[in-house]
Amino acid sequence: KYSEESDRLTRRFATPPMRQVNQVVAEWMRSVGMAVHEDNIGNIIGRYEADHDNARTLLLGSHLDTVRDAGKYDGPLGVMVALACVERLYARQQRLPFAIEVAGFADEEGLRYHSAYLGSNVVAGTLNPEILSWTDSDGISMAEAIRTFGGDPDHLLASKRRNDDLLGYCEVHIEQGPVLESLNLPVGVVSAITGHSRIIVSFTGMAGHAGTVPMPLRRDALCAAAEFILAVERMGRSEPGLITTVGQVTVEPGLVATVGQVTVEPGASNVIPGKVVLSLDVRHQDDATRLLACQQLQAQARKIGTARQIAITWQPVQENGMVPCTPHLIQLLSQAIEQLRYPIHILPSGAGHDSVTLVKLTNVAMLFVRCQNGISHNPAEAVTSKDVATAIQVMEQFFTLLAQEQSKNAPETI
Ligand code: HGY
Ligand code: MN
Ligand code: MN
Repeated sequence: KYSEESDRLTRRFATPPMRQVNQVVAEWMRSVGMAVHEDNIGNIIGRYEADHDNARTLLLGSHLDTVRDAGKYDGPLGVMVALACVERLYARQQRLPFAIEVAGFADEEGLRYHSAYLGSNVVAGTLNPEILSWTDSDGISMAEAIRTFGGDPDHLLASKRRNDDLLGYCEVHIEQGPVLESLNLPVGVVSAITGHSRIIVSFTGMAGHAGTVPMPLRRDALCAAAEFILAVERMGRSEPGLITTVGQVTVEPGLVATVGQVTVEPGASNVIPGKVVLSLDVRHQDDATRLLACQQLQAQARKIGTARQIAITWQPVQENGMVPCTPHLIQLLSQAIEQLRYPIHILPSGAGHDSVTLVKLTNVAMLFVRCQNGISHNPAEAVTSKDVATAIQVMEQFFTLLAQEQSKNAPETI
């Protein structure tokens, strides 16, 4: 219900609904014995102490921001499962041989400023300060938005988390794909997170009167963009990935290329569009394939521009290479699933997650939860409480395995 829009769920970075959500989550954290603080970019972080001082820390959590017209589970599910695990420990008055921190990240989707992972980049200490001057669609700079939210854009590095005490980061997230449902599995373990390029492309032609400029004399920016958008779709279809049905369905999305946002200027029905700006999202398991596809699309845009006398700009916004999850944590999560008598399925993530930044700070792992028809970034996103309960049980089993490791490795008590 915490949304910028009355008729759908949209919760962008550093907006009032994010303030409401941070307040509610902070209360829930405090109610289960956690110390809570908000860092300089607006991440809300709770800490549940260990059974002894100077213990290591397991970092859990996910993001609390959303895309536009979002589903309820992409992001918040990971924070809620982590809080549920702490709540159950607290109810049993149980402490583990390691502390648990739960992070509700301030921005993973990048909806407001196009640059994703702002929250986890601050925790990892890897946020590029140059982007603080970027402005949103209302002309508000990121630095100003952070200040208005109550953060401190001039001291983001002070919110970098030390990593010498970290056991790793483990995120629970809906799969946002059809594989677990097709295999009739409640949970799966992520092997790797696909590489991802975010680019802004602009087409500048000549605005003109829709009634007087003959068609051959036009430099219509929207027609050029439309030709490019279909070229993007053709490129994506050139390597659709493997959908094998031998024995079991495994979906390895090959190349995916998407134009999700388009702005048309001046945007009047009787004016030939003079300028179009669009977003380009290209992903692939293999980084070289992804980068080649981006190069080919840039060449295509230039060719269209030359043929139509349209000026093109090509601005890479963000590059994330493929991120393999940490084998040891994959093994522990798999063992936890096995001990609960579920089959283990290890699968790649076509979606990006905060692990792609936190891997620069510590070990990372992800537990996927089945979601209905694989739908996500859509209000129809759905999970079953039974599958969420299974995810909580797997995480508790995972804690037990980590605890056993901790006590095995603990320095001999005298
Ligand atoms: O775009 C993504 O993959 C993620 O939802 N930010
Ligand atoms: Mn997400
Ligand atoms: Mn998402």
